[in-house]
Amino acid sequence: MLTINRRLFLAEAAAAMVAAPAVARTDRIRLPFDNGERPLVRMPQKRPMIALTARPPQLETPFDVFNEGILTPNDAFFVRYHLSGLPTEIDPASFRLSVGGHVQAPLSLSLSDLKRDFPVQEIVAVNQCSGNSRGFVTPRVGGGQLGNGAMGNARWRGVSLKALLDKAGLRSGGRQLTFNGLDDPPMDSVPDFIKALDIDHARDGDVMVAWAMNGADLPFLNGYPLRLIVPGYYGTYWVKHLNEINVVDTQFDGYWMKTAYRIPDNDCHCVEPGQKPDKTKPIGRLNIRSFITSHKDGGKVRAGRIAEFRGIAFDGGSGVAAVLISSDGGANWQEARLGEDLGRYSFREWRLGLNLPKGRQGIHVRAIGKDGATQPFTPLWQPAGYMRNVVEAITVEAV
Ligand SMILES: Nc1nc2c(c(=O)[nH]1)N[C@H]1C(S)=C(S)[C@@H](COP(=O)(O)O)O[C@H]1N2
Ligand SMILES: [Mo]
Repeated sequence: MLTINRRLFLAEAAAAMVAAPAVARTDRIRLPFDNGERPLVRMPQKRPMIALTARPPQLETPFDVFNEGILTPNDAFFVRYHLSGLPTEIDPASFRLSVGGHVQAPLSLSLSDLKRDFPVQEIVAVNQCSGNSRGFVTPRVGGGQLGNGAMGNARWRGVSLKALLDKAGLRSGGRQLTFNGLDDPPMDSVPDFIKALDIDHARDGDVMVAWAMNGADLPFLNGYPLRLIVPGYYGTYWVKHLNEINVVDTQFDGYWMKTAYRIPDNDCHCVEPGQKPDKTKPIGRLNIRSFITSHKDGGKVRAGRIAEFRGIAFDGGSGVAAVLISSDGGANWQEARLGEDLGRYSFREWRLGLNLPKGRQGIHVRAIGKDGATQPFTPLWQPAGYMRNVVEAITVEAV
């Protein structure tokens, strides 16, 4: 009974996604950069989300959501796809995940095998698109002009990839693992979306194959029934609808590793605006970021009494050591109080009460990682517009 409902639901969801999404003309939002007007759309299992493209669905989380709590609700979690050939029906009973290639014993696992035969683990981790915040980049760069909503933090439940690889048994000479999902290119000229990780990374115990987020099955658009979780790494590696893992004995050179998702191979991962890097490498860990979520740019507070500010901070897995706030445009800094620690890959909440004098005040937020890394005051630039992590600021008016 459950299975039938589930299948019907998924078929319906898929059908709805192939059709044009419902857009109420009046529901629009303006992201604060040129051509930032976006429709708010409703897609299956999602509340109204900021639409970047309809086919494939690309949805951004309205920024207010990040003030609701440090776990991003499933129905507000952003969605990013490259290929318009989404799976149209996934039957959880016949679905199989294969683990093959350079292994001793290839595996073909059903969802119940996965849930029964391996230790279940949970990790709270941020999934952030490499191009999050690209719309703010100047000079402008090509690619999805995203605001700050192509990120989210969830508690992922599944099994470690290490456990699967231990069961399959690696043959000597393996170098990388490749990950493929059920979505397909709309035509042969578009390369299938396949990502790769080095074997040591894949076996670190934190990389997971997950079936649930925040206590519920993955929403269809976030990768039902299984996705890869690569804590600390950009979302591009978090392959959705994951059904095929292969161990290869070469450096995988598919389009999405060799050509796309590459960053300048230098310390800042940046170049002079308008320049091209001489050397690139695949994008890797998230850099450190922080945001104010409690107040909007241009918002008002009462002067001469304490207003509580709060927000979030995160990095690529060293953990947030401190969050500093300036209420005088960056001259002086105060340390915020950090909230509950849900692990080194999670959003960390910060709070600070500020007593602001009358007038317009610039509030800056800057995080420092346990590894000593911090955010730059001047944005770093690179041709793909990845990894934006400039110190964020808002202006509030104290009245
Ligand atoms: N199968 C599949 N997995 C994918 C992608 C994709 O296009 N196809 N896009 C990746 C990228 S670039 C990002 S940022 C994340 C986004 O995850 P989400 O859609 O669950 O937010 O999914 C990744 N996994
Ligand atoms: Mo992405």
